[in-house]
Amino acid sequence: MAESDGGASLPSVGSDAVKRSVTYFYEPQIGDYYYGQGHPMKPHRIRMAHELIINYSLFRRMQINRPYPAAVEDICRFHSDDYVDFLASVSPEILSEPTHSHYRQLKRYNVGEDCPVFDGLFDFCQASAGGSIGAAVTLNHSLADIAINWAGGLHHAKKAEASGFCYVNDIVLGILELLKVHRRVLYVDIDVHHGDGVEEAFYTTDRVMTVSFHKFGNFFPGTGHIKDTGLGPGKNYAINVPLDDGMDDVNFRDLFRPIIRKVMEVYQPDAVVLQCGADSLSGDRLGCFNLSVKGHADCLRFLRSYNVPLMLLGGGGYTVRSVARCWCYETAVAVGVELSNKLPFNQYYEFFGPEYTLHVSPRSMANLNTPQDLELIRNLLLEQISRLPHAPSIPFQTTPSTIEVPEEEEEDMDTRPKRRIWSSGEVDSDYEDEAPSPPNSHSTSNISRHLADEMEDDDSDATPSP
Ligand code: YEM
Ligand code: CA
Ligand code: ZN
Repeated sequence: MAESDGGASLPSVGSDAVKRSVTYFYEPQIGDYYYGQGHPMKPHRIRMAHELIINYSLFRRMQINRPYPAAVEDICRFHSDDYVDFLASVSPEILSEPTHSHYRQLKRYNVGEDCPVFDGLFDFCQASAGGSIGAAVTLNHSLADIAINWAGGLHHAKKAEASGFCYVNDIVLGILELLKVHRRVLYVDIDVHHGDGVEEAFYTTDRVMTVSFHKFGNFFPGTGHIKDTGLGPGKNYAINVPLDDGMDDVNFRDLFRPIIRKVMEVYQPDAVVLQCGADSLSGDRLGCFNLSVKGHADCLRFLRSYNVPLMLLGGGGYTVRSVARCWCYETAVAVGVELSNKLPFNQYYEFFGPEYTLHVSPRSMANLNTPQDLELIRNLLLEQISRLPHAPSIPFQTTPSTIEVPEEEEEDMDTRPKRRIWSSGEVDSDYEDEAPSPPNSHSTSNISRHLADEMEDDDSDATPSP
């Protein structure tokens, strides 16, 4: 029977019915950040997902936290000091009269069209990274089984360079935090793009295994060949699943499940991070796969069934109504409830027409992945995984001290002052030797601007006229 939450959600049946405690990180200002006119990345999609999550009453089934902004020192655990200084100091005003030195810096840090300087850029990075670090801290303290940060998953950011709409790699920062407590972390990336920033950061270590499913061939960022498998102690701990246009639910599941099953059996991770980039969904503005929300969420269902501490992050996703549907549904899968297909009324209801349902059918689209290609990919990768030693033993010294989780009083989400809690700025000395060393004023909320932008940018994502 449905609990008294308006009938919107029903407890799940079957193996998914096993409950998991879930913590969810959400920054109320996240939807106000704006990359600029016509830019495909719209942080507003995270607020739309949140609206659905709240109106489906999922807030009753999980702990909701506002992330503390990641401090400069936290971000510098992966990124170079000079790059972080630049991100923290640059602004559209400063660039309104650019000097020769500004031009040099923009070029050096790859800041420009894909990765523009917008109002509140560093605050946005701090909120995104703060959510993922907070999620890791929560899992490290066993305060939840699953920790969610839909504002995270920005997998293209490099140590000293922005890339692919990403500036700070919250995933690398979250994994570094998890490694304080967990011997082995598995990173799985189902965004349509290659998870290049995360792969590169952990390419030479066996403490993090990275697995990315992505479109490969004439597609950003161009990396992620099946033969790229890691280096040195990290050899075979990077897995790349290169795919072609039109990947559908059945084909995706028939690759995902056997590969991840084998990884779980052989690698036996102590924690898992799933990057849930929603640009692998059918009809994405930049993507070219043909997954339904249920097909996408099957990856989460499968990983959740292992009951290993799990971090769920966002990522790409450029058709905002699909992103909101997907991350709302995946939040429900995380907590273990089924949602009614009829969308509850919410602030952005008109975005979801003409269906006004949670699930919509994928488009009719040719699948260019042949059964022969898929079988070859599956066999090559299963072979790669079999070459790994079972559960590589990592010398584990005394438990390193973890960041303290402060006791909190209830506070007003909108008036709470910003403060950082989790880093003293020092890497724990016991831990430092073990940690893999990686190579090498908000804009005001303006819904009408977002709506106008939606209509202008993409007909297929347009808001209907009243
Ligand atoms: O392909 C590239 C880079 C830019 N080229 C020199 C190679 N970037 C990708 C990054 C995808 C990250 C998920 C890219 N950019 N794909 C689409 C875009 C894109 C960027 C825009 C920036 C400002 C775009 O595609 C429609 N429209 C944009 C509009 C405004
Ligand atoms: Ca991917
Ligand atoms: Zn992507």
